Formats: sequence, structure tokens, C-alpha cells
Amino acid sequence: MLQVEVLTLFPGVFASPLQESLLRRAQEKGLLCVRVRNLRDWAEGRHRIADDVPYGGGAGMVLKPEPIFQALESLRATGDPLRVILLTPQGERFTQETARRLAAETRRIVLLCGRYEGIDERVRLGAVDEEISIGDYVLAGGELAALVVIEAMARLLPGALGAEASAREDSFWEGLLDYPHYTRPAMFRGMEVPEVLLSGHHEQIRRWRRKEALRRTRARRPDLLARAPLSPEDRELLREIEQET
Ligand code: 6GU
Repeated sequence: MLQVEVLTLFPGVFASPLQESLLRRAQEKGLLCVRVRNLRDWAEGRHRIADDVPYGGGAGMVLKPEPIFQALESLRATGDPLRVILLTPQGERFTQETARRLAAETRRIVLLCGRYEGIDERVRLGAVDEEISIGDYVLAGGELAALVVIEAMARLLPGALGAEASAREDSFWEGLLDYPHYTRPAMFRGMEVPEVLLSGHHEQIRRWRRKEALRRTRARRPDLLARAPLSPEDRELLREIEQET
């Protein structure tokens, strides 16, 4: 069972995403356990304030170190060892490879959600094992990024996806964009479903899907195509695609 501990000042953000669809099912099946904890619970004083003004002045607030260290100490007092991950735009880019590595963790994964203008640097130095960013844009806090990381890990847990969906995770499709999908009706607003998909010829369907995945990856993500493991058949399909264009 993959165990995730979320530390945040906004636990409400996690309520519905964790109770819907794949994340709900993964938890119900006992594949995943997510606990969301409010950092304020470890803040001192009558007002339980977890942030403060920055030394040196300037706008915005900085997350205080004490509530974070206290929270981690109380988590460490029981249960499995921790792997502490800070969600921040300054982190290493999150990829499918990161998702695979984390989904295989035996330690509890702590997702520490940064907020406001930042987090006291001593948290980084003394408490964080790893920093993750989900892309080159700025969010108001790490909460939505934490949910992205949780969902990407959860769908990789054995048994989390149906057989059909997990088949598209296998190494055959690694590094390629998906092929086009169609469902009924066969004709919609003048647009037809490709003939081959109605044919029942499984080998031709497999080849068509592979070719369209290659075509789409070549058009949209040549960077991915350059790194994808390609078979001799893939190279032949790519030659066909080049001749068509
Ligand atoms: Cl992890 N946090 C914030 N605040 N912004 C981000 C991010 C994380 N990843 C991309 N942008």
C-alpha cells in the first residue's frame, strides 16, 4: 500500500479530488492511503499562525519552520520512515519516470505544500529530501501540484487501472502520444470513423493505431519521438508517414 501524507494550510483543496474516480477507487481497494493534515495544527499560540513576514522586508509571507518540523517529528514518531518532498516551482521537473519511482516507494511519501511567497530556507536544508515542480508556470501553492503527483502515482499502482488501460502503460507505448479513439456513432456530423476500425481485422487495427501514434508524436512532440524506443516496424511506418506528407 502506497502511503501519502500531505502537509498543507489548505486541506479543503484535497476533499473532492480524493473522493472521485480513480483516487477514490485506489483508496477503497487498499492500494493507496492518503492522509491530509493541516500545518496549523502544529503552529503555536492562540491564533496558530504558520506564516510570518520575511526578514529583510518585502511583500508576502513566508511559511515558518517550526510547524513544519513539529509536524514531521510527530509523523516520524509512528509508522514507516518518511520521504519528504517539497512542492515548489524551483523543484526538479515531474515526469512519468518520477511518478514510477515514487509509486514504488516503501517509505511514506510526505508532500509538503509550499504557499505564499515561500518557505523558510531552513526547511529545505534540514527537512526536505527532494523538491518537485510540475512544470514551468507558477501556481499559488503546491496543493494542486500535490494532487497531480498523487494521481500520477496512483494510476501506476498494480490493480488501479482496468486491464485495457494498463495495457497502454506497457513499454510498447512508452514515450509515444496516444492514437485517436472513436466510439459510436460511425458517422457524426459528417465525420466518419476510419474504416479499418470497423473492419474487425485486429492486425490491421494494431498497425493503424501504431502508425497514428507515431504520426501524432512526430507532429506534436518531435522531442519525444527522438527519444522513443522504435522497432523496425516503427521505422517503416515513419517512412510511410513521411511519404504521405
Ligand atoms: Cl510544485 N508549486 C507552485 N506553487 N507552482 C508550481 C509548481 C509547484 N509546479 C509548477 N508550478
